[in-house]
Amino acid sequence: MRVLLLGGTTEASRLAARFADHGVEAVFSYAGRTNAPVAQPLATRVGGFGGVAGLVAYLAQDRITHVVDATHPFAAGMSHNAHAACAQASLPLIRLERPAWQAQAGDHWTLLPHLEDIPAALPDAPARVFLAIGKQQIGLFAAKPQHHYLLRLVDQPEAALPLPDTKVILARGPFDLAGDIALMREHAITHVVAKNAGGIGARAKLDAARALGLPVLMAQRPALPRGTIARNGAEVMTWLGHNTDRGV
Ligand code: 3Y8
Ligand code: NAP
Repeated sequence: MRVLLLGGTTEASRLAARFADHGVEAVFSYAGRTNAPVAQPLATRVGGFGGVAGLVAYLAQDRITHVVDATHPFAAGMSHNAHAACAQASLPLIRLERPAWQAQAGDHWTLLPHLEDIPAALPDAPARVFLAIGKQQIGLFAAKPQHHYLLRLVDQPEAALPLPDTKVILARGPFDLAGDIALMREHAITHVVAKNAGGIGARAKLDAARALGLPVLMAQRPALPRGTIARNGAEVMTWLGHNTDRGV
């Protein structure tokens, strides 16, 4: 057995530790989106595969027998490619999926189908927006330049930002409630923008918004291919145990 673990999330890192503890032969894969990703206790590769064809070739070259997709729910391109490549290579694939966040009493959430729908949902009057969606899609908000944007990024942006009024803070989660309440108070935030990532690593800003009585504009997840789903690391281990008839 030789597992490809598509990572980049808290759950992927926890699964990597479980694989290492149980002696599961696996390769951890990052896209290379950040300058210095967290080290993993597994052999690690960084960078794209080169689309579906590149992934099919990699799976053969590296003698992969199983693929675990533990990427972020918004990493839809990777999930679609993994599904197509494993179908072509006739390899077993499972996706480790964390539940979407659900609003609870005291939350003031506006749910939008896509991130692209959020700028139009912001007020016209100048506001102070915590844009907690990373770096890749900041450009969408150039449509509303009148707001002050607090940007939490993993790495210092190389290029100039497409927004005139920003404050950048560099931080790699997981984040905590006290820290996010203090951050949002310090910057007098009036609106929070988030993706429905689920999980624990990015949830603090939502609890902070509730505590401060702030509205949250939240993008729903993109559609992902149907297939075998694990809700936690234990279910992945069970799946691997039931699929040991390959590559042993
Ligand atoms: C490169 C690996 C671990 C994984 C930690 C999780 C938690 C902290 C919260 C906010 C939201 C955001 C962002 C976020 C979180 C975890 C997890 C998660 C959100 C690292 C990592 C990589 C990335 C890529 C990065 C994206 C960006 C998104 C920042 C490492 C730290 C906003 C998603 O600068 C960039 O280009 C950043 C790009 C994709 C979304 C975007 O579109 O900009 N994640 N994040 C992975 C790779 O190369 O394959 O550097 O160590 C991983 C983590 N980020 O091991 O503990 O599991 O969700 N990541 C979102 O949820 O909206 C921050 O600020 O409140
Ligand atoms: P994406 O849009 O779904 O994928 C775009 C391309 O990036 C893929 O086609 C693939 O390139 C490459 N790629 C993505 N994930 C990869 C991985 N784990 N290993 C190797 N190549 C990968 O991806 P994304 O949304 O930019 O996310 C990139 C990484 O950041 C993923 O690891 C994801 O888990 C993590 N992340 C993303 C978010 C988010 O909000 N999107 C949040 C937290 C963490 P090729 O086509 O060349 O193979």
